Amino acid sequence: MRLDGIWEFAFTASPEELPEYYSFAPVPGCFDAEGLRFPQQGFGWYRRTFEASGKLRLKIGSSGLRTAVFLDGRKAAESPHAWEPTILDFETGSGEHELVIRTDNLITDHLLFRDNYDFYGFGGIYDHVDLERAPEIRSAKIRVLDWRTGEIEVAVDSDAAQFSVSFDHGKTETLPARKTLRLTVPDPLPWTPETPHLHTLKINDLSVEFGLRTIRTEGRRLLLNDQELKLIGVNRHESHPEFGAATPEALIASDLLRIKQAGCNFIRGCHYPQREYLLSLCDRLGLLVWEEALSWGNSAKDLSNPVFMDTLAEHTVKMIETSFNHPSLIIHGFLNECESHTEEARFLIRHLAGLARKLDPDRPVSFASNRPLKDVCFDLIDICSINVYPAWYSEGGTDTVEQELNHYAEHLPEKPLIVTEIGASAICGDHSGNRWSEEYQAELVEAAVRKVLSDPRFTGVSLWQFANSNTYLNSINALSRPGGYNNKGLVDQYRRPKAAWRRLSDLLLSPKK
Ligand code: ADA
Repeated sequence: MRLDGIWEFAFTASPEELPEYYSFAPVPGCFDAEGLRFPQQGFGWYRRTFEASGKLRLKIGSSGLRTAVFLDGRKAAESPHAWEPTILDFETGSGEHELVIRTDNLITDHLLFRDNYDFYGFGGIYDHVDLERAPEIRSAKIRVLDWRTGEIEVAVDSDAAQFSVSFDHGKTETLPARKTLRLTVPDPLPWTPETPHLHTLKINDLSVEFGLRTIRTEGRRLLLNDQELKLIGVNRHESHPEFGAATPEALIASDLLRIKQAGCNFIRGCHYPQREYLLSLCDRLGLLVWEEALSWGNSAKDLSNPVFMDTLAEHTVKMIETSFNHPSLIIHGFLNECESHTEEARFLIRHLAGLARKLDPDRPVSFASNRPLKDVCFDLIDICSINVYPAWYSEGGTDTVEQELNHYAEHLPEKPLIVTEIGASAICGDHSGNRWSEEYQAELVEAAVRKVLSDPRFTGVSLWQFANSNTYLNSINALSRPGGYNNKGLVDQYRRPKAAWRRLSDLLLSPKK
């Protein structure tokens, strides 16, 4: 049962205040997206009733910044993280039940969100709220052992005594329950960005889509099903002036289609876990995804703070477990632009990379560094990823995109090298050719893409960024983030294309130009 719709709504300044439900709000929805409550800080309370009984599972796909669930007046679940699912298994008697979900947008005292982050932390319910019968099979994680023969290993979390297993809606086989199953997909077809073929595994009441593909690094190369990849794409925030982080699925779909149709094959989902819908659509479109745990520009003080460390580790584990079966997901990331020149960073990155590899030995891990030449952590991860802004912020000795990228390629270790961010701000309609104009941005984007396409030392680039995104408006940022937006989008916040977007698609669709 999908519980989306218009719920009763109350807003309070503190969690202790009693909510009075005089208002209504959409679910999914962000209470502080532009409109009535923008940009008030506080607690949004969403209330509705439902009728159901027995063993149930409530799932909130994604919400922020902190989430608490109350059932019939009692706190039943809490998620202190953000941008991740909240799942509650419970048992209840028949009759009408009250469900309240409280979320907030407070960035003070958050365990993971800091007030220096350059993106807006919306309060609200970002994704669907679903109520289902508690599943017999809680999860099934699929590892591809051989993409050619279709051999897979499935780790099943369940108390069922036996499994009824079928592939692609075919013949059902009954097997004694085990924690790990070795199975072979009949008529296996590989998943690649060009032929994103999905298979379905059904075990009892759980149906999982997956793709037969492997991803690994070898020297400077990143290989998908043993074929070298060149990643060309964009960073994308889940952000829109009217919807905040609760972007409608139609908007996500149109963004992804445009990205694919422009000739890109890669998205960096910055800077938090991605919605289930986005990953499923990338699986279908053959768009490759870097997913990353919530963090941004963290100082050595954060990196050595035990609460931050534990919270980030828990959140990273949850992200990896949630997204495990998506073939489009190829890189696990964390700690964007942290103080990675310090021992504190080394310690935490080693820990997170270890956790990620233990949970998922089959995907490379990385973090995006904005200090490539003094970074001391590149030996701990599989891919060197660099956020660099030549001809924008960079005050380095070298000035052109070409020169600056050459410099990094010469000095970084022999691993796949991805330019995870590069770009410039542009105001729609400014055609002066100066900084902040559409043409200046287009030139820079073209130079970066041409360089990465033509230089084998680079595995890929994700341009900063697909669309203008919401950030905080304050006096420090007023000039660099006019209107409370990061204006480096290749399309603006309403998805109107800038010259750079057209330049990018021209370049990728007819590269000989
Ligand atoms: C950084 C950061 C991005 C964004 C960008 C910018 O590299 O990772 O989130 O803030 O800079 O626009 O300055």
